[in-house]
Amino acid sequence: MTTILKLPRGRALNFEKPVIMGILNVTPDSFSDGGQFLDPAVALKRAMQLLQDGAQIIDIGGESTRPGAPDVSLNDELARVIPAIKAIREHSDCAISVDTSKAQVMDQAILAGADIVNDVRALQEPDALETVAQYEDVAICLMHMQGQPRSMQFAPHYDNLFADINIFFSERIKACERAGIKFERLILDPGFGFGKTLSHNYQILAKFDHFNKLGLPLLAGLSRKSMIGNLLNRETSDRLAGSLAGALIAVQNGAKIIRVHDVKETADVLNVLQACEQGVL
Ligand code: 8Y7
Repeated sequence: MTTILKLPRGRALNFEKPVIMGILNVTPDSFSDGGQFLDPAVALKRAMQLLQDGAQIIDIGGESTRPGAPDVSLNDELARVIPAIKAIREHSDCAISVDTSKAQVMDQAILAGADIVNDVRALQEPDALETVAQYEDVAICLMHMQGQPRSMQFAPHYDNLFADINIFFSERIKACERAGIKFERLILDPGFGFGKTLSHNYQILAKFDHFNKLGLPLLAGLSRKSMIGNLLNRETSDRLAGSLAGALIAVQNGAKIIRVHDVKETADVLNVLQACEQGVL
């Protein structure tokens, strides 16, 4: 099992301790002014806070992948994401991941300083594999989704949940390797909420370590998702405790990267877990 993930500029992520990925959305529906893109200075300030709170990766996304969300044009996505990446890279050596499925956004983001491509479509869009293959040390998160964001929650069905997702991972790993992307660059994510019922999501959480078979680091993203809200009957703003419980369980079951909105609180939870595991006190 990989415990070190190499990144550009000679840097690396060490998975001996779980790594927190802080979410930085630059979509119009995720900030209050309702403008077309987030001021890079504001994005930078938010990123710095996430890092201070304990994030090691900042995940920047300009396309909303929530169920039913509208498609975003290439130009809009570039205008949202690239200035934010540049501003953060200018001020910090942190790991930056770009949440996108578009090859041209991947390309521009990497040139602007991104280290990780976080693709909910697992490099299945045109030219995505070839684009990422050009940059040797850029890491890639391959996420599983059944269907497309617009329709994925309509009627998710699996013959065998774990086998189906593992087959998808194996196929995408092979596609990467055929394109010249080394196995060691990959991260896997079963994709909570992406074409999954509440029951599917909790089966995955309970047996998260099933995906360890493939020998790659695992990412879990369940922060504030409907798997928390629908279970507990809580609005988005009231899902912190449930999200923290989910993060803890995912990490105990083998997740190496945990993608969250509430970095400070998640760091506290993971530090408590770590004290138990190491008998630090
Ligand atoms: C995930 C994600 C989202 C996830 C990875 C949300 C971009 C929806 N969820 N990326 N992105 N894994 N790798 O509620 O679970 O945050 S967007």
